[in-house]
Amino acid sequence: MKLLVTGGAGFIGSNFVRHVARERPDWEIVVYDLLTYAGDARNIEGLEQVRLDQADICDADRLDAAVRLSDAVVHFAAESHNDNSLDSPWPFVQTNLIGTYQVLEAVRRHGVRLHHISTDEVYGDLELDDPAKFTPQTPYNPSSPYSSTKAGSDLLVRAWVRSFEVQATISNCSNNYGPYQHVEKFIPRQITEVLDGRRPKLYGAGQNVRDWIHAEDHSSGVLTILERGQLGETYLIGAEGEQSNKDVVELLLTLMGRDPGDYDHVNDRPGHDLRYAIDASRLRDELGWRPLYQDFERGLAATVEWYRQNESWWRAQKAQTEAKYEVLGR
Ligand code: NAD
Ligand code: TDX
Repeated sequence: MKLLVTGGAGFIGSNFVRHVARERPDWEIVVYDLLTYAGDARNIEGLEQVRLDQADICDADRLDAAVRLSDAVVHFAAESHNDNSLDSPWPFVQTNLIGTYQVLEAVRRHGVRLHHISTDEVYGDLELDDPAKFTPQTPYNPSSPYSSTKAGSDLLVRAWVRSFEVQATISNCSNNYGPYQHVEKFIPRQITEVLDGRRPKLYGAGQNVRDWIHAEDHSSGVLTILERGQLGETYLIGAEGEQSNKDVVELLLTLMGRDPGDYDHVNDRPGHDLRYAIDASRLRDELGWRPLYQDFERGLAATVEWYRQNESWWRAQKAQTEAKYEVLGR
């Protein structure tokens, strides 16, 4: 198998690459990644069967040359941070929509299997007391420039499946955590604030709920769908990990030996989605997938330890990130 992984030097893409390198040691993997501020070649260092092709998915010729030599493409590359999309939406339109269009045209030209990575945010948000969770039948209702461009990318994939018989599957996953996540995101931001002797920053009242899954479980879900998923279908990936932001910050502070009330409330995110929740029963029942990291407190403690041990990995991005948040008052 010759596998092309777009965005494979980012947080989840590199987790997937390390996962596949362990689980399928005879596969050849090319990571096709522009190495934007969010990508880091160190994330995939030292893996024998992995080669990095540093290029843009919007560059049709470069992408075509890479896809032509592949048996399958897993498409992670995206602009991924909601706060950035509210500040500057254009890179999201470019990479998430135009980039996905180029990926689709390349796999169509060469008859290559595609798995498209997406998010639960395409479904909008739920009330705190809504008994329903997102399913593959939930209507799309995205809120932010990030989630609307991801929703648009999913719709392009569906159209290319139906109109051109592209052999594709889609997965929509909930919020990921684990090592190698950029410090702009909620959990690593708070961990590194505490490690720097500062206070975590909770948007608004902190009531918002996210459905947390360890990146390793996302990766095993994607590999399962790539190998055994039904072409043309959408699978939701989640591990029943709903937690309010306030509870996560308090748990982190406790795990790190600080008073659980030792955090600040800062300006809320405009249009802030209230709650996400995933029903992953299709992936569990039809494909037999099971998450391994179901103890959130243990997973979080291990993630704290990783950031404690790997300051050299995050130190350079920390100052830049906090300078951006300073301007936004968050
Ligand atoms: P990330 O921002 O950490 O990584 C994105 C990667 O894509 C980086 O390595 C970056 O260099 C690369 N990239 C960006 N623009 C590119 C371009 N034009 N050409 C080539 N490479 C480019 O993101 P992540 O959190 O790892 O998310 C990966 C994917 O998973 C995204 O599609 C995202 O929408 C999806 N997703 C993320 C989460 C989450 O909780 N983080 C949850 C569900 C789905
Ligand atoms: O400092 C913060 N304080 C805070 O309260 C930050 C950075 C975030 N938050 C809140 C906002 C959200 O309710 O924490 C929650 C999680 O925020 P993010 O880490 O920015 O994630 P979210 O906006 O939920 O989106 C994430 O999950 C779905 C990923 O970034 C997306 O790529 C993915 O699609």
